Amino acid sequence: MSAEYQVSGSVAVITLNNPPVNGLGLATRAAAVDGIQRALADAAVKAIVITGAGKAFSGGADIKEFNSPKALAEPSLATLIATAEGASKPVVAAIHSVCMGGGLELALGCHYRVALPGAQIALPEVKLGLLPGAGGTQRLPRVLGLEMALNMIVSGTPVLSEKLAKTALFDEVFAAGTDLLAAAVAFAGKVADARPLPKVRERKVDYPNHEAFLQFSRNTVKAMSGPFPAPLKCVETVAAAVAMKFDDGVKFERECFLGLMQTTESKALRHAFFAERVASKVPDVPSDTPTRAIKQAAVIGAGTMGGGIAMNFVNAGIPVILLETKQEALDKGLATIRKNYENTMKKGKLTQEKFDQRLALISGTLSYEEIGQADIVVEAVFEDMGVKETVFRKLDEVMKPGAILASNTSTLDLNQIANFTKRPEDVVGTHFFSPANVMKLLEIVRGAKTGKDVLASTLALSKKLKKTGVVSGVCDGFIGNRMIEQYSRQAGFLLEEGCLPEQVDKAAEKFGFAMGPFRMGDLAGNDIGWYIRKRRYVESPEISYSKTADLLCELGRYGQKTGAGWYDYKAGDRKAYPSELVNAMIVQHSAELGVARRKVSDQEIVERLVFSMVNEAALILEEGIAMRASDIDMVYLTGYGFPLFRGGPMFYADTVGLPNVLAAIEKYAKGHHGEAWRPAPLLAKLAAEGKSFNG
Ligand code: T1G
Repeated sequence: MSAEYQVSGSVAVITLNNPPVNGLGLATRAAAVDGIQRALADAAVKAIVITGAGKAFSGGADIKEFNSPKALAEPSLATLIATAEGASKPVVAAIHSVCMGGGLELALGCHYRVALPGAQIALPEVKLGLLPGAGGTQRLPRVLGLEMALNMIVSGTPVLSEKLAKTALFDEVFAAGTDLLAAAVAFAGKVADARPLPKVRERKVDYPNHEAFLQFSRNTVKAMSGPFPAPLKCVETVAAAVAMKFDDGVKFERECFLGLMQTTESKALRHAFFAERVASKVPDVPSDTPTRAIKQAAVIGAGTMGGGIAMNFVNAGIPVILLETKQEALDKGLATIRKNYENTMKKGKLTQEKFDQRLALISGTLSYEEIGQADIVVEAVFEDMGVKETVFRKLDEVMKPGAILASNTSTLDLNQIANFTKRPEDVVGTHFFSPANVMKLLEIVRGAKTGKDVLASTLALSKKLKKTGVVSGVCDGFIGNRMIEQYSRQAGFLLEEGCLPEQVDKAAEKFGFAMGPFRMGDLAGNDIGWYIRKRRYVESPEISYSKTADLLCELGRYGQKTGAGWYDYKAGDRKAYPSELVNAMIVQHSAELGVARRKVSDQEIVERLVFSMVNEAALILEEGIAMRASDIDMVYLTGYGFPLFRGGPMFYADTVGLPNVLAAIEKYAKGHHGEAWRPAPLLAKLAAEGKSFNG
């Protein structure tokens, strides 16, 4: 099913119907073209209405067809639009809910456009590393003017239909609650005999001194678009709407669009778009699995993590009770939350009313008895199994039946935690990333006994909290931290072999990481890794680590929080200054190890940081800890500052080519601490078969 045809009086109605958002896939385009031709051939039909079934007019080109020949097969989107625009009878687009990308371009090809208020109007192609490729860059400026059209196309941000009611984009925006189809059919009846039929392509783009505005736009966009080529191309194609004849402009737009489709950056953004949506799909948990209502939350621990987690609930409008063991800690936690919202309000991003509403949703207590009726409780206490045991035994006693018992543990065994309770099916891991109220990633750890409804409920909650929920199995470090462990190991070994922190960080940041490993360590606290390594030295003595980081921590150089770490810091200044003391210590340590320091290339640094994670990720996939490679990409794109334009570690490895990744791993296996480089069997297999992680 892709488009329905019906006649209402003398008006033919074509309803795009390709759930979930009427993506303009080949079948839908063909059915819509057929519908228009059928209406033109029917003498009883005086006008045509095109509308969308379900929750959208249209979300644009069907992105599920992007990497298939169908995307450009005839009838193409351009052909559909030309059929509407060239029709001899008036074609009216009746818009509701979502009208984006190719959907808006189709509407712009119609002679008239009417809408309900509240519809999201956008050309968001730039978010996929593209630009509107079916006339949008040429038609939108003709109805909105150069500046508004350029802003919408370069940002990709939706604008609500009622905000555009007075522009030439819409002939009418009806009152809320109007029966859109009836109103559109009536409108079509009114214009049935109107001639000439208005065509957006025939309008002019008038903007005084447009060259100066466009040059300013080029400079601004170039400065903010980083490694992405699409934003600047958007400016150039919109500029063509002014400088070129319409058909030449469309031709230029098409060339630019096809060029962008082939860029790695666009492929990475399209991959991330899908990866984020598929991450919430769990093969053995049907999407209609009943979920538990979450109307009241509780958080145990009012520290940095607990406070940030509590803010997530408050931001989603869910009341939350913060529990601490000491009044002073509770007061401090509540004060920090208030301060955070005050700062947001000072930046003008929160009204006083919203501030008051949020503060009203949060309360504190020292008594477990007061949280018993919560629908979910998230434990965010010290990362020690003994402390977790005390908390979960208590929660098992006080929480009402059916409450979800979640742990924010970042590495500990969730199955062991679940077994501290008599209801392991209600226990799940909700691993938030610091700062918890900011980072999008939420690792949802599925224990051996976690109930399917609990998992479904937690996935639904992550969407409500505006998080990217990625399901992980139980292992030491789950997905993200288990991989970052290998990244950190390599960072330490590189110091022993000849690098200094600044060189490694610069190479990582040049690759695109938000922050290199040593600046990150100084920010997060080097003592966190130290604590984990001390546990590993006992539990897994076979794993080798560089001792350099331990030497640093033994000096009390935990990072910014102690005023010194890998780098030196000045009071009140977060800038990292290379430390002579630390660098001398690193060189001295190499000598003590008898390792001859050597010049290490940036390429080797990046390969060892990234491929060590990719190799570990292949094991994570093989063990079923992660369901799919794209989930691992989402973990790194939303939780670890992996550069979006590279699509995530697995997508990047596919781009490099797995045989090349394997060759590099085999090379490093012959080097310093080569034992860290055992090729994962899945990686070797895929490389041998000429396959990729993301299929
Ligand atoms: N085609 C096909 N499926 C789409 C889709 C699309 N355009 N957009 C979303 N979906 C699916 C999505 O994968 C998910 O599927 C479901 O819809 C709900 O999505 C020539 C070439 C429309 C605002 O970039 O911004 O036109 O997981 O969870 O929060 O110029 O989806 O349920 O199976 O996001 O309500 C331009 C991208 C395409 C729009 C709805 N269009 N989509 O948000 O739901 S390029 C876009 C969105 C183009 C032309 C070019 C949002 C939404 P599933 P969701 P939502």
